[in-house]
Amino acid sequence: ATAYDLATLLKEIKSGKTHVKGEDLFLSDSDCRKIGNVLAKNETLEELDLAETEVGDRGAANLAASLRDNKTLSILNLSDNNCADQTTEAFLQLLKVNGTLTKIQLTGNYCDDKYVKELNLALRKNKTNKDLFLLHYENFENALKYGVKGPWGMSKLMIVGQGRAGKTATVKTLLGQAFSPDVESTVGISLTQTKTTTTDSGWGIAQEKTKDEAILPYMKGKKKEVLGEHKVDFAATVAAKVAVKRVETQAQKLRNERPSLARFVSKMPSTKMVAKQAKKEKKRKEKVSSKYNKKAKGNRKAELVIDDDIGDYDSEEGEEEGPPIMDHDTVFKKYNVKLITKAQNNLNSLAFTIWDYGGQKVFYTLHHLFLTKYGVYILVFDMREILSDEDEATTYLTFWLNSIRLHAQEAPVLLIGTFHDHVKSTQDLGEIDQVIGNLIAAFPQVETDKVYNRNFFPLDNTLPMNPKENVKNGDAEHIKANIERVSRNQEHVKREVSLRWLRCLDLMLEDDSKSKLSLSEVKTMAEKSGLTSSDEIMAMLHIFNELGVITHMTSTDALKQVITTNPQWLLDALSMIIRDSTLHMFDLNEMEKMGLEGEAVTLMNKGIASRDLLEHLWNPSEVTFLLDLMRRTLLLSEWRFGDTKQKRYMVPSLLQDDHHTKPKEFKGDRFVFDFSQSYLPVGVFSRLVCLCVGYCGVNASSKTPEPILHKNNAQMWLNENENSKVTLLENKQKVWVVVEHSSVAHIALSMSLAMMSKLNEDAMGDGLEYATLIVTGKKAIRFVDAKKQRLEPWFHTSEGQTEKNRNPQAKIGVEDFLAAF
Ligand SMILES: Nc1nc2c(ncn2[C@@H]2O[C@H](COP(=O)(O)OP(=O)(O)OP(=O)(O)O)[C@@H](O)[C@H]2O)c(=O)[nH]1
Ligand SMILES: [Mg+2]
Repeated sequence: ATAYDLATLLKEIKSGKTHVKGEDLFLSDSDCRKIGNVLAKNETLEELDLAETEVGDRGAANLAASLRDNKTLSILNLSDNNCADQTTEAFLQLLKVNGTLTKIQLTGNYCDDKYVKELNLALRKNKTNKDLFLLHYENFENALKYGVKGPWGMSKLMIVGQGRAGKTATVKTLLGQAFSPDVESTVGISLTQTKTTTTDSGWGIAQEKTKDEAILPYMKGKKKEVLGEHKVDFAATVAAKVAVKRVETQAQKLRNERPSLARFVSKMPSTKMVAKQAKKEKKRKEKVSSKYNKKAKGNRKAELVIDDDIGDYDSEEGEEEGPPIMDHDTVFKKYNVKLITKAQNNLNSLAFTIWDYGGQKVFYTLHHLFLTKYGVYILVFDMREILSDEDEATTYLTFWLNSIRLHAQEAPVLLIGTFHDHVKSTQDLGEIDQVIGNLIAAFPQVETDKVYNRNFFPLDNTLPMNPKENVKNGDAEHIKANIERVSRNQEHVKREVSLRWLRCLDLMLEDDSKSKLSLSEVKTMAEKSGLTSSDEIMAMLHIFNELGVITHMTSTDALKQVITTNPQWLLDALSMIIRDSTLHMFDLNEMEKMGLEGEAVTLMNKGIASRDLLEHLWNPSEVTFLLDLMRRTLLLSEWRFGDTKQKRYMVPSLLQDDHHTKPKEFKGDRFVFDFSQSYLPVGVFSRLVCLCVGYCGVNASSKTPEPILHKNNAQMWLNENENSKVTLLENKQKVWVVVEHSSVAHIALSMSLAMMSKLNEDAMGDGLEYATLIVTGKKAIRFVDAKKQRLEPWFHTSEGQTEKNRNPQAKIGVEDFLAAF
């Protein structure tokens, strides 16, 4: 981009461009300061051309100062300006801390040659560092120190949809595994780690046995190969990848340029020719780059490395050999051969963590914990269901699309229609396509099939496959190609990750015996990896959580303290409690032996778990943590009613539906949280019940009636008084709150409002959209208007009355309850 005035120049730099050139500009010192301010924060610009812009000494010194923290700018052209010694001095100072600049052009200025030469030497050192760090394993620590980045190349596939829609079968098909007609229904969420490359035959599971798989962070328990003193780990693999890539690009260029010299790849080619070739190469690559952006970037970087023309005054330095660019063999020797081969095979590899969600409704309340914005969502449906019961099928699909949108608005979604073996006719497929088309109109994040011009991807999971004989499932291959296409375009896959982060990740995953770490343990590991800034550590954890390699919840301070390094462990623990007992039974014989049969039945039927039962289902040493996690994610609350000899807990998502009482049978004053303009996500009502029951429990005495709870309605008492009953109801995208006696209207209102906003914040990422309406007679009026009017009985008219006056028995108020949460 070329800019002809300062404002445009600043805009161009800020816009994320990599190369910016200022032309016909007159840059005063203060202009340079403005440019400096922008550069200091910039993370994209790699080359800035300010030749012939009248930059003076002070301006250049300003620019130099601004580059102290800049990690991207590699070439700065200040040719034909008014710089003198202050400039060279400023840049010499800068180069003590800046490891990124490799070229500063100062031809046509007033600088002393002596200093320019010194400057070039310093620049060369930068280049040397960048070049060599990876080629010497002992310099691995240096790579960490210089904050070098490598390709992340990992993504997350989230497989969601109705129970028995064929999700697990789809995962198996994508992995090239044979179809089996009786797959077990998935409990909770099951994680699989895969590896895939665009070049080889397809996706495979990263298994413990296959030694040559890329080493993936999930592969806990896997024996790590030892290389010298360092373990082969994720960071080292990525480092090797970067090294291989560089060497390969360089070798390729040399081969292109001078076929006869191919054997002498370690010799430097002439700068000019390389530059010319590089330009050509770059042009070609840029054509393909929309698809393989990362690759093109790699080449461009290599071009900088190869260009030995670091300054305009170094012509006589030609004799002094720069750092030799190592050929393939040398790299091989420096690294362990295995590691290099591995890195080579995986240059373009894309690894997925597949999250196969159990389709049973009961698991839905867990979803918000794990539906994160990075990754690709695969929404699986049984095509036969669209044909047999369109309304129901589309309701389910809409539910899922809404959930994904709430939690991962940017993530691409692919719809896969299973049972292609049953639904074959063009007419049926066309009909389904139309239904899906109408459905996804409101969800731009859905990726359609551009090749077959369809809104979804049909899949026959039963097709026999044999990778050895190259018998493939055509549907599946097409789907995989599309998943790869959308993944590779995702920012987080393309993004290069600091080796320090990867190093830290390795350390975090090193101890297989642990499933979780404390924040302070992670901080120590981060320090060992060269990370000191607390902000950066939190950012790293956030991204790793989003990427699904660890779990780190941050909605409350207590949750922040724990990092789950083995998410499957957490998922399994949670689904020990939250499960559909009709489908996924507890082993009641086992329970009987332990004398826990009755308690297991109470959990399944009433959603109430005793501490003893939890200690049996979970590892006793994990009970405290898991209880705390469930409490803070509003999946469970303490049950302080009735017999209080043993600690008990209520899990509202396990409650049974009430088929007997119709919503209108609950009589009294009412108000409503109306979600009908958006939608009411699963888990909102149960969490509201969780919080309200928890609050009533705190104020309960032995005389307080026990709450009567169902999945769709909950009756609870604020205190010992029979009249203090509050009923919560879920019905058709609305949550109703009903009080039989108006004396508790005020407290019921303030309790529900506070709890709703708490759960929105803690569990729903503040994404809920609803209207609060108060019903008077046959009309509903907006909360704000009711408040203005001090509408009885919801608002007090006289100033002096407080919550406590009205409810003398209430020991603590809503605010106190939440503050202690
Ligand atoms: N004929 C045929 N059967 C399929 C196909 N896909 C899945 N099935 C069968 O449908 C049943 C359900 O498949 P699963 O993969 O277990 O379904 P799921 O969505 O993982 O189910 P949950 O884990 O309970 O949510 C199994 O018996 C599969 O063998 C298909 O394309 N054709
Ligand atoms: Mg399944």
